[in-house]
Amino acid sequence: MKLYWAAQTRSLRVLWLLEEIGCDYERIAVDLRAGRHHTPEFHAINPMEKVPALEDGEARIAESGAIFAYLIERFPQAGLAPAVGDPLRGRFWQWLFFASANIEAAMTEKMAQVKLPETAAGWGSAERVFNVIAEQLSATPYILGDTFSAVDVMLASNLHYAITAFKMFESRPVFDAYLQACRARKTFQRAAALDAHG
Ligand SMILES: N[C@@H](CCC(=O)N[C@@H](CS)C(=O)NCC(=O)O)C(=O)O
Repeated sequence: MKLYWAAQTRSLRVLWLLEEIGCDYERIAVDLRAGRHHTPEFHAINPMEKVPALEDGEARIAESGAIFAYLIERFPQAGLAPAVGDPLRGRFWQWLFFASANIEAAMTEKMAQVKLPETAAGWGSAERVFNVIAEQLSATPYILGDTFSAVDVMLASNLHYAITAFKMFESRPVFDAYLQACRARKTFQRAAALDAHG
């Protein structure tokens, strides 16, 4: 399995997930500087020419959410998602899609300083997105309840970038506690070390 990766990008979340799974993988560094990644070879891996992207035998997958879905199906024994048939499985997919559809849009709204009518924007507003996350995390330690799952890898990575790294949003005690619990995991620390030191 090959992870196409660049430091301090959205590929950290997949790096962390692979560490949670504990499978063998190879990291292929993609040089995003000066457009050096716009090559026919990388285009064949991900037509968007962005990281993260994953290659697993003949399978090629891009888009963080899709990579998460692929890895969860590929390694069910890792126990990082509620089992098929568990009512929580629906919520699991909900939060995974919520990250790609709503958190990403909320971050773009903040960065670009745009404001759309809340009913027209699928994510409502950045404030509503972060309020919904805070509401759930005030009720349970992890987003699905008492148990950490792959969707916490996605969510905590998003919050880590949005709040800690890029300071786009004010933190709140509930986010601080959640991030502290997630970052305390050895798997996050290993992924963050790889991300920082190559
Ligand atoms: N929708 C993609 C976004 C991927 C993305 O934007 N990656 C950035 C790094 S964080 C990238 O590769 N940028 C280089 C470029 O656009 O040329 C995902 O969620 O995986």
